[in-house]
Amino acid sequence: MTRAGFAAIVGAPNAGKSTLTNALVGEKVSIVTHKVQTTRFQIRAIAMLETPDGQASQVVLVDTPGIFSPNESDRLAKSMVHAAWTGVNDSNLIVHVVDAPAWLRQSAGEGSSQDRLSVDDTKSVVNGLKKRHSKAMLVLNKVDEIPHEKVLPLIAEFNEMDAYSELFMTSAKNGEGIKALSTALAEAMPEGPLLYPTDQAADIPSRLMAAEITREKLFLRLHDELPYASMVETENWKELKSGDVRIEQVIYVRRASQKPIVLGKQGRTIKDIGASARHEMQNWLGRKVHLFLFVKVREKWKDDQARYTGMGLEFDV
Ligand SMILES: Nc1nc2c(ncn2[C@@H]2O[C@H](COP(=O)(O)OP(=O)(O)OP(=O)(O)O)[C@@H](O)[C@H]2O)c(=O)[nH]1
Ligand SMILES: [Mg+2]
Repeated sequence: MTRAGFAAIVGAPNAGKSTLTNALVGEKVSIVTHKVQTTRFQIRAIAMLETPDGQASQVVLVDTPGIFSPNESDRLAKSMVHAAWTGVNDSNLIVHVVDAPAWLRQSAGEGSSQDRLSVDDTKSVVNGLKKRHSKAMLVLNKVDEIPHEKVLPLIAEFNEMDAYSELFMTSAKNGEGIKALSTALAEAMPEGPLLYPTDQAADIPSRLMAAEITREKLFLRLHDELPYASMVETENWKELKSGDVRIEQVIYVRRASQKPIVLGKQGRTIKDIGASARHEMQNWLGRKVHLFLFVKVREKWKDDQARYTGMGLEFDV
């Protein structure tokens, strides 16, 4: 008898949800950057885990966009937060990931403006969770960045919130605490047949996965120069006779002035982005990729319904 079910990974932006998802799966499925609001839609990642008595348990981790208070006028942000809460409603279990060092810095009065937002958003997630009947699992993440003596008081503080069934401390980055969390997740799933083949790590269309890989490289390469409001779409995916694949993608920016930033001097920036995206795509697909990137200005892509449907986001929320 096996176990299988869904666990939604939720929390404030930048808490480490995607890093944790990848650590649990043991493979990179969801993109990670140091920027807030990296994940834009639900990513289903599949972890084959084991209970303490050796029972196989398939946990479909639903990595979600960070939960924050979006501006009324920001359609994309509203759709993202909506997608995050939808992930919660559709799952057997909720895992709330918290940026523990940000919380501690803010408590000590040393928080940056981003720490303050992180704490506010975490509190609103706690409130949202408390309105539900079942309790969530709490993951205090980034413990590699906090001194040991701060751990117990932090645990006590979160325990008092009365929103959680269990509490874990992890470093999604270096693997600390991941084993204990895996076992608990495995046990929390209901008994039943597996939902996916055991070797499948993600349930996301290949075109979308390829677009995410390029978006990650774009954000990593141009973190501060490029406003967050850019997107990548796979326009063409062609299987070649040789067994290689040809992928054409468009990077949408919102202003003409952003185009030269993405291209770089003599096209060097986009070449670098393309090279690292191609490299990762080849690892993922296990074959040669011919990647072609184009940059287009589309001022209003955030108000274009087709762009949302492509990402599996709801347009009107
Ligand atoms: N030191 C440390 N950094 C971490 C840890 N987990 C994640 N990070 C870093 O935190 C940043 C955000 O990680 P993500 O996994 O993208 O966070 P997220 O919660 O998915 O963020 P959004 O998708 O934007 O909501 C990245 O720079 C990660 O490398 C951790 O355990 N320790
Ligand atoms: Mg993420």
